[in-house]
Formats: sequence, C-alpha cells, structure tokens
Amino acid sequence: MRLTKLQNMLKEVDALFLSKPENIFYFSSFFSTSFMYLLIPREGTPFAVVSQLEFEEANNTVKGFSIIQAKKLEDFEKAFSKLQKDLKIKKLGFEEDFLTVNIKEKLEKNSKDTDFVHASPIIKKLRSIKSSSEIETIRKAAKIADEGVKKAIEIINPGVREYEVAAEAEYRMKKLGSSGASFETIVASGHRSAFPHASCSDRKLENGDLVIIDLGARYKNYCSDISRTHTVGSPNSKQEKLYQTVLDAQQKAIEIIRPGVKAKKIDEIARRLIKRGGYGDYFVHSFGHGIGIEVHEHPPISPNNKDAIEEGMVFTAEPGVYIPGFGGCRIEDMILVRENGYEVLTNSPRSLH
Ligand SMILES: [Mn+2]
Repeated sequence: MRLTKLQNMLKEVDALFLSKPENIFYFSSFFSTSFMYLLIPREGTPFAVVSQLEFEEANNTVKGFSIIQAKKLEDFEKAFSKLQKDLKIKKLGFEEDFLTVNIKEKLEKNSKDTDFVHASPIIKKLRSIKSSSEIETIRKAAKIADEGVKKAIEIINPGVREYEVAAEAEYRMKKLGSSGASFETIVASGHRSAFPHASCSDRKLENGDLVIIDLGARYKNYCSDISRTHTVGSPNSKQEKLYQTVLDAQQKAIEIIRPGVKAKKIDEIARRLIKRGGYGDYFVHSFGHGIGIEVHEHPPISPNNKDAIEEGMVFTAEPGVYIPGFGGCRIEDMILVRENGYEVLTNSPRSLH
C-alpha cells in the first residue's frame, strides 16, 4: 500500500534509493541496525539489499521486495551496479539530507549517465500522514510517556538528583513495554530550567525550583514526546504567572487545530500570547514538530511553515519560555489532526504543583 502510493508518486525519477533506516522501516517494516538499502523503481518489484547479519530476520519480515544478501559493503556496490543496468535508471532519487558521501560515491562510480535527484521532500510528506495502525502505535507510545511523567512528578522532592528522576521515569516506561527513551530524557531544575535543551545533570532539586521534565518513549519503532513543568514545593507568584501564560498560549493555539489551518498560524497564536504576557524575547523555538518513527519529523509547526496541516498528521504543541537566571517553563503535548479538529494524545495533568 505505502509502496504503491510511493511508486505512483515517482514522476521525476526512474527509481528511488533509500538508505535512512527510518525510511526503510516505513516502506519495508524492517528496522535495520546494520546496513540496508532499498531500490524502488517506478514500476515493478522493489529491491532490498540486506547485510548478511540481518538477512534471515529481514527475509522473514520484509514482504513484496526482492531481497539481495550482501556479505560486505562491496557486494552492495556490485548488486547495485547490476540493478542499475537492468533497470536502465537514468534519474535516481536519493535522500539529500541523509545519504553519506561514501555511499553516494559508490553509487556514482557505476552510473556515469545517471542524474541524482533530491527526493527527501516526497518521503517526508508521505510519512507525515499517519495510517490508523501508526496512530494506534503512537497512541500507545504517548500513554507510556504519560506514565513516565507521572512517575517523575511523584518523586520530585528536595535532595533528589535530576538523573535519578530521569532513571525512575525511564524504568517505568521500560516496564510498560517501551524499548527505550525516544531521546535523552530532560530533567532541568532551578537555573538549568532556563536551558531549552538541557538533558539532565547531578544537580539536587531544591525547594522553590522550577523543574522541566521532557521525555518520550520509543514503542514498536514509534516515538512519543511530552513535557511538564513543576515546582519543588509551592510556586511563587512569578512562577505562577509564567506557567499560566505558557499554558494559555498552548491551549489557545491547540484550539484552532483542524485540517486546512496553516502551521504558521498555530505558532503565531502562541507566540502572540507569550509576547502579550511580557515573555516575547524568551520563546526561542518553534511551537512544535511532527513526530512518528522519528521524534522530530515533518511538519514543523513554525513561523516559516506556510503549509496547511492535514488530517492524520501528529505533531507536538510545546511553547516554552526560558528566562536566564530565573528559570523556564515548557508544556508539551502530542496532537493528532482529525477530520473536524484534533485529539490530544498525551493526557498527564497540566499543573505547576
Ligand atoms: Mn518535542
């Protein structure tokens, strides 16, 4: 189904060469941790070149491909050059944002007359619209992340170190079937909460700290991503004002989500409210990002994205404010775009304390 859809979209190229494991998984259902490449012609059976290490497993999993075993990378070169001749490929699509120079040189060596055409946008677009089975898997990943956040918040107490909070949350998620974190868990407390991409340190939590927890679970090769901000002990009025502004910006922006709305419009609503709250200089990232097999994927929900969002897209809603020396606040949820609106996939309570 996905393959047929892709093949129907291949107008500009004779075939597509894929090397990115996430794209390969999307089309073949096999997530390679060795080397694996797909060659998908516009018509007819596609090919998968698989390393000897993973051959048995791939042979059992991958359907609809002609599978070629390569003992080493040189075998791949030979296999590819044969396919190249057999299929008479004049224009070859490739992932311009992923393919290594090393592999590209190997491809070029035997294809002097072949034009290489950028093909990443087609694949990103396809992957951004999730099927119902992908949505179910993402839903489960989101539920596991909710449990991870719950665990983290339970143990936020003075004297506990940031990495202990992260470890407990990840352990909880693994017990629920996650194969691991979908990115390095962030527990950023006190002054560190003002660093938008802090991971976690050995800092001990103190009374009065703002703590940003940002984590995700990987489940059956799909990712989740959620952030909550909490205080250790009771919040002060400045912290409360900050939290209310971010929450309001997030909620008001989420409310307009439905197919046809421009991504930049969603970002704009949140940005305007944060500016109105007096924090305009401190919202330094996009409102959100697509999520699926990768934690950050198409579409960006940013001031630059003029495209309309579509039914079946899943992305994050994560406004944040980071005030150096004071602290930060980010609230992040995962949103599924539905026919007439949206559904929030993460459901942890949104409260500062
Ligand atoms: Mn995120």
